[in-house]
Amino acid sequence: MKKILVANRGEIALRIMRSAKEMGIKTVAIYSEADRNAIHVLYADEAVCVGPAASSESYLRGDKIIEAALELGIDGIHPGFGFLSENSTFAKNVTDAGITFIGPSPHSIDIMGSKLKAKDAVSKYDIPMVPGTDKAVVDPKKAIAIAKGIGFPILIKASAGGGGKGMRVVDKEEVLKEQMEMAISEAESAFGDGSVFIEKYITSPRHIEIQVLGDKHGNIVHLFERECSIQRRHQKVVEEAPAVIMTEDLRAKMTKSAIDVAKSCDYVGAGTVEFLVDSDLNYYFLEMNTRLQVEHPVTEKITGVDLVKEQINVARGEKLAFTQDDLKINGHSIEVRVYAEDPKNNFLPDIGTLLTYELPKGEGIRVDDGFAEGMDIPIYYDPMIAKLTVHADTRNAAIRKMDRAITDYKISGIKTTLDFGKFVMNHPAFISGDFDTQFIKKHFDPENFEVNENNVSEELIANLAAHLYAKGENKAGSSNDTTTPIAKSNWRANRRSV
Ligand code: MV4
Repeated sequence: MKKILVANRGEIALRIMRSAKEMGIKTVAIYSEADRNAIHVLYADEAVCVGPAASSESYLRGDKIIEAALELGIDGIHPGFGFLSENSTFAKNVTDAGITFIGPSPHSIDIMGSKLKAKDAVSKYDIPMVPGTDKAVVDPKKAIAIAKGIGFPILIKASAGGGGKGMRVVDKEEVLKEQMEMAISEAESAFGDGSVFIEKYITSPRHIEIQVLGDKHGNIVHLFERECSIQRRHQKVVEEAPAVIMTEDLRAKMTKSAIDVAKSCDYVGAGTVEFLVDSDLNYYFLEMNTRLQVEHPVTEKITGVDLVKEQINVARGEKLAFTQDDLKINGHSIEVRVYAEDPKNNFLPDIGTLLTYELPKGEGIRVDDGFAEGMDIPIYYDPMIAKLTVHADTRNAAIRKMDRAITDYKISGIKTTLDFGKFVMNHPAFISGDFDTQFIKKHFDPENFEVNENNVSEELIANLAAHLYAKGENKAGSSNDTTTPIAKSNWRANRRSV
């Protein structure tokens, strides 16, 4: 493989290109008209504009992307995550065009893209499943009988759904019919597939997933677990590896199940098998994501494996460079996602310009980002600006390092989830490991959430500096910095909201 096209943007496009460059592979970026000056475009050896700003007219235009790839003599396409990464038609069209799709087969994507097909595929293995139906339910009368058999509360899920879309918790018989009808019509309009099924509702589960990697020679290994329970609107914000609650016994069982799930669809490449874990440490298979995930850095940190390099190696037919026995957990890693969102305002996306953008430094700190100071965050795409990942010998050391790294990560001009990450690092429930998917609901009070200095705008700093100066309060010696009137680095506004 001499030249690959990365069918994505932002931090993940850059992350993929870095590994490709280290492997001596030339890189091609695609971009929309809104991303002309984006860093991933500048970083690539070549770049092609594939259309206007809207994703549907650019990053989702598989036909244009393949056309560009053919023109530029590309031999591999890496889809990243989101966009076309789990589109089996795209994977097939890439392959049919004589280009290697750096990812699993259309067959694997297709099976795992449907929860009912996935349930069917894994049924020949002994994998714990949430009690429920393995076929679509259409008749509300039958649904009531099924629900009574399982016991309320139950959960109605869309087969084609994902990320919580089309899910409905039902806690009594009286509302089941109407909830089911709403779930069906929601699934119909969101996915063009109104199939829904019923499961027992597991209250307050943890979300733990297993990273797997398969090659084209039938080898499949796991790279341990990631704990991803801290989520809002079914989107993760803080992830870590390994999981606090994991025992050797549970890990042995869950990783075996994950490998079985991968086997059930002849999986090749990097994939993730998601599980729910209840308070008694029972675990249940949820779904398989047939792509590289946002939170893959925590796995890379604890295993030392570059997952993108392995994806490329197995895509070009090489055997995995290691066996299961070669893989060991080294230390602890935590990731905080930096979204351009306001935690105080229901995590709603915030738009604006990165007036200040300074990265934390030091041993064990990794930043995956796609922006620089002065750049605008485009409104057209996912509001994730960066991922901050730390690695240390122990979980406590990783928590302290993350707390320090967040303090040193200076962003102004836009609200971000960095301070929420700091809140998590200092929360007793997180520190003790006693948390689940309800963490935000149980412990986060936006009213009393205070933004610290990271998010204070340049304007406010300037106004305050001028104010202090005028009052003569900033005499030399009153601050650690004697060279400038007021240094951003030692200026504190921890208790101030902006
Ligand atoms: C569940 C569940 C409880 N019981 N299934 C949410 C997203 C989708 N991937 C599956 N999800 C859930 N499925 C049963 N039978 C609870 C959730 C769930 C959840 C799962 C993982 C992470 C965060 C979550 C937040 C709320 C609900």
